[in-house]
Amino acid sequence: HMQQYLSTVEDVLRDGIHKPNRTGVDTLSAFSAHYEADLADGFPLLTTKDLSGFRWNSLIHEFLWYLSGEEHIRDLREKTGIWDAWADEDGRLDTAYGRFWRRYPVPEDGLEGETWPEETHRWMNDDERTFDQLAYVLDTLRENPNSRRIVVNAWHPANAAVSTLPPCHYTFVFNVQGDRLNLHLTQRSGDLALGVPFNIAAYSILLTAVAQHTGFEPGTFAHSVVDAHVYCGTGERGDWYGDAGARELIRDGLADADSRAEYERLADRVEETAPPEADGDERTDHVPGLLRQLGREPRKKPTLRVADKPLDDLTFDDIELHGYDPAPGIEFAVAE
Ligand code: THF
Repeated sequence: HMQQYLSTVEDVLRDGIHKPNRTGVDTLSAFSAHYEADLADGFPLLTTKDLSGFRWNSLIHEFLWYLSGEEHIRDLREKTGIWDAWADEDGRLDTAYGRFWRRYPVPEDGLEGETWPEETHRWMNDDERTFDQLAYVLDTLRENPNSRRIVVNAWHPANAAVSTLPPCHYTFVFNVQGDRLNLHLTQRSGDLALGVPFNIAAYSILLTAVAQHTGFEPGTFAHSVVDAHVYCGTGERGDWYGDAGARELIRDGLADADSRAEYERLADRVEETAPPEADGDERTDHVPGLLRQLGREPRKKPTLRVADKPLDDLTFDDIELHGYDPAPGIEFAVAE
């Protein structure tokens, strides 16, 4: 139930530790958040803010880009700007998730001291140097569904050590229970306001599509976020959230708030008290927007329809959202 997303946000705002980081935008951060959504109850797209329209456009194109295996954003950036900040002028992105999903590098002669079983070649791409993890997942779910090794890994240590932005959501595992297919995603770092709602949606679409292809019911999406954080601003504004006074204002406000109006008042109070955002854009501080979001009641979940065609043939119009009735959108600026 995606109410759990809101309680994760609330936990981080209440108990998060103030942490500066590489982006220059400070965070309130907590260790190890976990929640689950049962897809049998509907598609867990957040309803407490509007993710339709241009946001849905970005989200679906990002998902299709993962599937494509491209290690550049030359096509993606024609559709959305959400990845532009991390690519070079030619659109190259040295950590592209899809590249590792679809073309995980394999040493030419196999691993030292080990012969590759002939079987492995089934999932090798034509280049004979990369492995298609998604093809392996689909075959294994059909042939050996009770396997506990249906893992996709987007983490490559030698890449991660030097990459501009190593993958945030870096591994996921499929797990079958009866006729239900579940997916567990592990993320090293999660931007609760912007990235996480996209990630919940993308992996729920993936789970739905893979279940459809392998004859299972879409089951539970489980999400573990190691560093779960809320961006809280730059300069004096960011620092202010580390002050005892600010922590207390938020903690007491959250303890008392039990209506939409009270969360709105708390957000107003924070905006009045906090120093101005140093970068001139108040949306860099995600705290007030998230406080307002906490006051909103989750609504009925929408449903998702994914066309019944091979994953590699899916296009934008093949992924349809039905019965979505969200609260208004909230503007947040992304930390680079
Ligand atoms: N860096 C940070 N700081 N946060 C992230 O969520 C994030 N990502 C990706 C890489 N680095 C990150 C990029 N993903 C938006 C959404 C996802 C992103 C980046 C930006 C975003 O701005 N969403 C707006 C809509 C913008 C639009 O559609 O043009 C929103 O309101 O949701 C996490 O994977």
